[in-house]
Amino acid sequence: MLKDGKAEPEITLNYNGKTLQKDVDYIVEYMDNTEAGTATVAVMGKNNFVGVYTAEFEITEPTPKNTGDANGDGIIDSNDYAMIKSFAMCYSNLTAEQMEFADYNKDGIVDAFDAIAIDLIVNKIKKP
Ligand SMILES: [Ca+2]
Ligand SMILES: [Ca+2]
Repeated sequence: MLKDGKAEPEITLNYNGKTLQKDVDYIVEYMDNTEAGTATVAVMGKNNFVGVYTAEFEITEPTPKNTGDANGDGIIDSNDYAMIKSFAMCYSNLTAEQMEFADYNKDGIVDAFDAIAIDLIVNKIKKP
């Protein structure tokens, strides 16, 4: 996952049972870590430690967690359903971001099927 546009997974190094200190015993460099794909991390020894160790890690594209949450308030409820329904019936407009979250089945358009899908979720929550 990208944080602030780049991925920098924490690294902990141990030597003889002691946790080494970043920037004291070693320095860490990240490469190609601003986009989804394979990134590289290089650890270089410092002061008493020598050597370079590199490893690759995968950056995955963050998936929008709030799909279905058209108004972006963190929950999927009847308000989202109303928004999507209203848009599907051409009563109102949605922003590009809202459209992305409103397109529940990810077929590229926001229509009644998305509204129905949200309705099902909302009702499942209401009647467990
Ligand atoms: Ca919502
Ligand atoms: Ca859709």
